[in-house]
Amino acid sequence: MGLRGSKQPEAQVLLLGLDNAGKSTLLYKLKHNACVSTVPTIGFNVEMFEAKKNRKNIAVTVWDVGGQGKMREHWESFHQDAAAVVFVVDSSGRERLEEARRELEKTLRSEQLRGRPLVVVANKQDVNGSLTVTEIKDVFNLKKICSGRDWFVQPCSASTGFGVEEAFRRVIQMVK
Ligand SMILES: Nc1nc2c(ncn2[C@@H]2O[C@H](COP(=O)(O)OP(=O)(O)OP(=O)(O)O)[C@@H](O)[C@H]2O)c(=O)[nH]1
Ligand SMILES: [Mg+2]
Repeated sequence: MGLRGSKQPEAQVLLLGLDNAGKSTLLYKLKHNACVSTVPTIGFNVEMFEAKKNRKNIAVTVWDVGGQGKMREHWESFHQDAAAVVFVVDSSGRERLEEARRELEKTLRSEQLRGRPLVVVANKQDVNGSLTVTEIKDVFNLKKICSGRDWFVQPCSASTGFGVEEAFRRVIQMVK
C-alpha cells in the first residue's frame, strides 16, 4: 500500500509466441538494454518494470513463457491475470507463420483473455527480406481475429533494439 492507503496501479503483461521468436531477447533488451544470448526458455522468465500511464506510476510485470511445443500447454495457466498480451513473431521466415497464426488464434479464444489488448511484435526486422507489418496483418487476418479488443502490430528488432521501447509504450497505453 502506498501513501494514504492508495495502492500503486499495476499490470501483468503476458509475452507469448513460438520458440525462437525472440521473446527472451526482447525482455532482456527492454530490461537491461543489452543483447543477452539466450537459451530456449523452459518454464518462464519474469521481470518487473516501472512505467508511466496518465502521468502516474504503474508497476508492470512481464511474464515471458517458453514457446516450445511442450511449453505451450502451460500458456493457459498464465491467462488469468494478464492485462495485455504481447505476441512475438519471427518475421524473418514464412515457414512457421501458419503455426504462429494457429497459436495466436487459440490464445485469443481464451475466455480469460476476453477483451484484453494485443500487441503483435513483428520481430527480427533487421533480417533482410523479413515480412512487413502489412504482410503479418494479412497472414494473421488480425482485423477478424482481434474483433472486440484493441490491437497493434509493432515492427521490432530485439537484437538491435529497434521498436522495443515503442512496443512496451504501446502496451502500457492499451492496458485498462
Ligand atoms: N536477427 C535477429 N535475431 C533475433 C532477434 N531476436 C531474437 N533473435 C535470435 O533468435 C533466437 C531465439 O531468441 P529467444 O529470445 O531465445 O527466443 P524465445 O522466443 O525466447 O524462444 P523460447 O524461449 O524457446 O520460447 C536467438 O538466437 C536470438 O539471438 C532479432 O530481432 N533479430
Ligand atoms: Mg525464451
